[in-house]
Amino acid sequence: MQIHKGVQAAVIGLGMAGLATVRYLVAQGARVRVSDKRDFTQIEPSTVAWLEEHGVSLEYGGHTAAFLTGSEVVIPGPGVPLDLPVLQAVREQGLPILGELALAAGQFQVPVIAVTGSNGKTTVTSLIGHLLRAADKTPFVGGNIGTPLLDYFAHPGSYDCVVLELSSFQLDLAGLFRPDVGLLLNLSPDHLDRHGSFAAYAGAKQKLFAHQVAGDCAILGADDPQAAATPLSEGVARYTFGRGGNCSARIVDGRVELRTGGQGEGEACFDLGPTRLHSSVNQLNGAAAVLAVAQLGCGYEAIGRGLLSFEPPAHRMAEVATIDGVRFINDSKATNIGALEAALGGCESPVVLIAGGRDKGSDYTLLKEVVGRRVKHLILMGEAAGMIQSALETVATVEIVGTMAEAVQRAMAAATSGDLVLLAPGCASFDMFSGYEERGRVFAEQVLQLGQERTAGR
Ligand code: UMA
Ligand code: ADP
Repeated sequence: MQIHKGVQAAVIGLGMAGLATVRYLVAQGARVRVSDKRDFTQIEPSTVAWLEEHGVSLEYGGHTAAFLTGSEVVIPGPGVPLDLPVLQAVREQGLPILGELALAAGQFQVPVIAVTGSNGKTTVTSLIGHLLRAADKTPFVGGNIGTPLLDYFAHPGSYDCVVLELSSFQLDLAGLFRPDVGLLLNLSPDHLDRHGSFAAYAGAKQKLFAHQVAGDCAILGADDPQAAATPLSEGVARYTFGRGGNCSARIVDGRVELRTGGQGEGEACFDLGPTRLHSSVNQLNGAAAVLAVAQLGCGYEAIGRGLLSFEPPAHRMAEVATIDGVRFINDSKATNIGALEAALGGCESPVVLIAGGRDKGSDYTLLKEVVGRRVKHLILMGEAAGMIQSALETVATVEIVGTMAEAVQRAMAAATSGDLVLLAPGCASFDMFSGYEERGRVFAEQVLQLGQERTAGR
């Protein structure tokens, strides 16, 4: 959406995305105000100085309807709940509430690839960026992955394509945004505390395709029936990836076989064995990324080279150490039950599972089958420990611990040589840690310390 000079715009939430939105609006010549719930002392002085310098008025310590009076458009940050009373008042006045994507819609001058799904977004987004670079392209990579998507517009001439990781929060307020290539990797329950129901959450994700037009392309995870059944507009090219025989990118014995009909039927095969994408979920991620970059005309030789040099992001099924025959795996980024289920599903050894953290409205009974099949002992921590225990105590032995150090000690005590200790919390981390990175780092530190103690004790 084109923002006209002089428009009165209000941004709610001065996080990373909110600040980028303010910068974008100022550059468009809008008259901008921003409201944040934090106290003044919690806002970076350099940010306050920048806002003052650019004539942006700031409300802090909460949001009021009075501060928003006179706004013609209101833009909440992605993490701002849409049921805030102040937004209700805005709706009653009939003012548009737009997200970053709605502002960006129609403004990109280069092809846009957008990735969503419940799990694998960051891995696939960064892999697509890596493969594009291997093919001598210069992508802007941003969105939920960390760099706010509106930052693209600060230097649009520097990029020849855009790759966006998109969350359900961003897609909820996407307006008329449409990607040239949209990917929906999978759908499993997440963020139900915000969306209210799985149907509403899945519906937000599927908005990615709502405004695609003939000639655009949709890439869907075929192993997930709901993702595969996403409705598309007429003329949108539909490609699929997965283990099924009919997929456009089919995984067979750890290889991705590409059959898009684009550069020649049955044209390419990429062996993921020698790459860092050999786990079962990463094979899917590899197939999705290959399909996407092929749409932008990347050559197969460059794709093959890029796959070989790709390093997956940290804290996702990462090997930490093997102590007395017990392997320790850090999957701290498994922050929902879909990722936890996928992690367990890919394990072949008996698993001592460390899980728990802050609940996001999840139904842990959905894990009964896979936990019953794979988990020999379940160690729980954090706010959700009691809920998870009630859901799963009939299928696994359970103990509750207070710290990560205790979790690692107890896991080692429960494991025997050949077992796997897996940190895959299935929950957010914010009850005990600053984020999933800190949780994963503390886990790895405790494991390495345990290893040293064992070695010293011999
Ligand atoms: N705030 C208010 N009022 C509220 C709620 C929040 O003023 O009612 C303020 C907070 O005080 C804070 C700011 O809003 O100052 C936080 O904004 P935000 O939650 O929108 O987060 P950002 O810092 O802008 O980061 C966002 C994404 N965060 C969320 O969607 C929660 C980041 O994704 C993203 O990387 C970043 O924009 C850049 O695009 C993070 C995330 O956790 C990684 N995403 C979720 C996920 O992956 O599961 C969706
Ligand atoms: P997201 O950005 O969607 O959270 P990540 O790439 O950060 O995705 O991975 C998050 C979690 O999901 C990790 O625990 C990872 O092991 C798991 N995961 C990655 N890819 C997939 C996939 N295709 N299907 C299911 N789980 C996955």
